[in-house]
Amino acid sequence: MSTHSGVFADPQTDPFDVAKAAAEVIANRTGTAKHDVALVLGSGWNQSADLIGETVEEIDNADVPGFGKAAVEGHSGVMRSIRIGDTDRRALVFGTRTHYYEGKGIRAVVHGVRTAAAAGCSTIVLTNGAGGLNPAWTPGTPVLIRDHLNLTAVSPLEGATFIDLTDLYTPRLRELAKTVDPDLDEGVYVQLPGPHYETPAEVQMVKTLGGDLVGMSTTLEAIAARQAGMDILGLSLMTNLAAGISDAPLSHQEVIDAGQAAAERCGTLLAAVVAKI
Ligand code: 8IG
Repeated sequence: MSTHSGVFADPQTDPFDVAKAAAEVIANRTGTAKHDVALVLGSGWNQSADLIGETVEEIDNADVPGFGKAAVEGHSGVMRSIRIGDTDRRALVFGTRTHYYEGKGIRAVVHGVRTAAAAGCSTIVLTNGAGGLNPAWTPGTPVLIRDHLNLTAVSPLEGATFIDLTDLYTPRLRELAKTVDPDLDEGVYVQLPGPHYETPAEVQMVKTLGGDLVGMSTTLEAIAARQAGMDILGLSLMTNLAAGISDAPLSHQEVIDAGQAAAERCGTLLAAVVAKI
């Protein structure tokens, strides 16, 4: 893993101070002291925020303390402030995230979440692209995250910070999503460090452990979001069957294609859910 660089490299830096500084820049640039709902757009979800409402402001990540450029093809290195429908509520939409596998450290991974909390958001919608273990799911199927297995062996919490993770993925928000899209299935999301995909043997291990979806994000962010007191909605877009579940080899192009194919269903879902939060 590469050495940590940037603002989080110095262990004396308080990550919550950086989040506060980032939130101040966002407040100034958007002319909005408080955002209400944050969204993190993962693989396949990039076009899904467009139906939420009018984009009031776009901010280059590079202009905001602690944020870097998008590391993944198909992700956008800008954050957007969106007016939710015709209300005066605002969504803060992150076009990309920092992944654990980038080697920038966990503080960088959860910086977006902490910034959203500092910007006033009480709810966060964490989306991702994931491999599916349930052969009944076809690529392009959105799945609600019911619970997770954090197999990264790390935590975003530092020190004696004991946080209850029962109902981490807020039941009320899952029910709300199902009122919008009654066909939504639920599953247990499993975060592995990546960036390689799993071997078929690892996928079988995950299945034995009770996992339904495999990915490289979200669980560390969810933990940090709960530490910040936020309600959490987790949504995976099943973009590919996990390795060995089907004969087909995995490719990132498949992920991008599934996202495009699912854009309408995901966009409609996100907009309707955010409107009701
Ligand atoms: I998109 O099959 C996407 N992300 N670990 N495995 C893991 N992450 C993923 C996968 C997958 N598909």
